[in-house]
Amino acid sequence: MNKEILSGNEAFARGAFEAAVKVASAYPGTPSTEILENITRYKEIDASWAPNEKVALEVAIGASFGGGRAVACMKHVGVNVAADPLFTLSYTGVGGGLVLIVADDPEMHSSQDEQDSRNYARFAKVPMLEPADSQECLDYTRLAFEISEQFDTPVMLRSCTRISHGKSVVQTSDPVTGLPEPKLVKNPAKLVMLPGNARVRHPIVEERTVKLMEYGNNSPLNSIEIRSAEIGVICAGVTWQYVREALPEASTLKLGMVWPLPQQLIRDFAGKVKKLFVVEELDPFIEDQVKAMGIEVIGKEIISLCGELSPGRIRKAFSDAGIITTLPDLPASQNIPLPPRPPNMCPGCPHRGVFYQLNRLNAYVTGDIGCYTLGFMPPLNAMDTCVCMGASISNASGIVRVLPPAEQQRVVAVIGDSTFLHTGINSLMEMAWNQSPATVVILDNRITAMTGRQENPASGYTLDGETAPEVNIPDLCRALGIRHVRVVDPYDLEATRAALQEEMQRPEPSVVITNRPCCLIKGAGRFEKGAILEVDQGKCTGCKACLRIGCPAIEWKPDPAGNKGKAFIDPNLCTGCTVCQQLCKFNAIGRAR
Ligand SMILES: Cc1ncc(C[n+]2csc(CCOP(=O)(O)OP(=O)(O)O)c2C)c(N)n1
Repeated sequence: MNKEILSGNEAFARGAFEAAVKVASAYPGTPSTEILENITRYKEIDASWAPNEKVALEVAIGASFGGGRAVACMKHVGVNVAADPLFTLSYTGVGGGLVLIVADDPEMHSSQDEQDSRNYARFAKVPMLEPADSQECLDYTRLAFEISEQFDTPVMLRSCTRISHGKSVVQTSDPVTGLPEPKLVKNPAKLVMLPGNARVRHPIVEERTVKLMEYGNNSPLNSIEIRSAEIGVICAGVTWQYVREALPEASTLKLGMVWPLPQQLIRDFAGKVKKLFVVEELDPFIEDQVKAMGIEVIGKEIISLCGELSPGRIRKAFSDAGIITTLPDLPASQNIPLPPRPPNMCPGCPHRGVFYQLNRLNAYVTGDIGCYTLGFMPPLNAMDTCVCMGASISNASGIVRVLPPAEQQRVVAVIGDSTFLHTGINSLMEMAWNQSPATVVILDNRITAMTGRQENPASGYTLDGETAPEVNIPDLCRALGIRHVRVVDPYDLEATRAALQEEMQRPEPSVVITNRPCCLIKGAGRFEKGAILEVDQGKCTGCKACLRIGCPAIEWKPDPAGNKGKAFIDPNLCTGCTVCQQLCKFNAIGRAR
């Protein structure tokens, strides 16, 4: 027993340890990434990255079928990728307990959409718990495994950015003991989901939901707290925290289990308050069901469907609707506007030169998700689409089919190494198979940079830093049927331009792979800083050519006398990549003396 200050993600990891989890698998994605990273603290757990979320869940399912407790972690969009096994897992049930932790990102701090994962729990017919602080992250993780085994079901745990990244005090405990040892048990009628067996399982799943609802009616997970009888608010997770702060007098029904909903408890609560509200982020998930129960309730009439909530936003919604009259002062921290800080590629990022050249070649770039999505930003302005991980290549393959040959040549798909291995491989297989005449650029910076530099199957290391076999990306592309595969140095602007131009003109699919590591990964064979560069102020003509790559290390200094300004390189930021040097026609950029 110990008290610690933990983030939600650290507490999930601790919960997995205390629940005696045997196997943990995940694919990184903000805000879920640190769950698996923190699980590596506990050597009792076999923890590893998977190439994508579907594989992560399937690894956990295998461990569970073998009788071990298992956890899979992902961000909300990861559940889209893992949905196929999830839905059938609901039918098979589990061996050892299985928990899927999903972290949503309302407000899209770091995501391409803000889907509400509670819909997946209902859709896949699996229970979902939603913790409201780090202590509950730990406690609910432990409890989720018990529910999983008691009801023979996977259990989803829903987090969000604030719960995952916020910190609070947590009481830790010793791990559970006495769980059955994993072993192989044959039970094909339950685990082989062909139609005849699945038909038997479906009614079992429906009965399970009824039993889980009953469990929820009587579980301390869901609790009524009566304060003033004027206003009653149903809420869950982080929203409960906001409601307590925004409407301190309101009575609350705090739901720790958001699917299935405890209908009897909801009716009891509705009978105790004069006006009933649901305050929830994103979809009217609870509200619609309460309305379907024939209970009068106000929800999205006053609370936005979009973005995050906060105590201030809730208070404003209630006061705009005339439900509360006085607006207590907001904490000062909520009133300070922060200076804008647009995202940018790092100084020395190997992606920069590729986008510079794609722009100059007037390419139409079907993009993908990673640091390189920033190629969309000015001054590079070289990304035209970005849908989801892996979509760049298949989007390119589709777009060329509707274009005349001259336009087809402009189409270039751009994808990172981790994203290529996540879901790009299938798309390249399609492109090669159907001979779509587009060019694919794989930006191999040897790491999953965007989410904080996680290893991937081509990086040569595992989650715990052990060396591992590396996927050979050029060979893989050839094996998929691409005949023209070439590797270029993205710091060499002319070579990059020549390679892109040549491949774009080719009337068949081809792949260009860049070979410089992310400038934030250190270690043998990884990023090495070059000589720091400086601008010779005497030679600089103020032409601004070097600014066209948007490197944060290059500043523009206006001339105080009103003449043309000059470029200046911040020696603390420069990594010596030389891309700006290659752009300077006046030889004004050279090694710092
Ligand atoms: C389905 C899904 N899972 C996870 C993520 C989070 N995510 C965004 S980009 C990315 C990978 C980026 O790595 P890479 O393709 O190597 O590009 P880099 O950032 O290194 O340039 C991940 C994991 C996501 N957006 N969608």
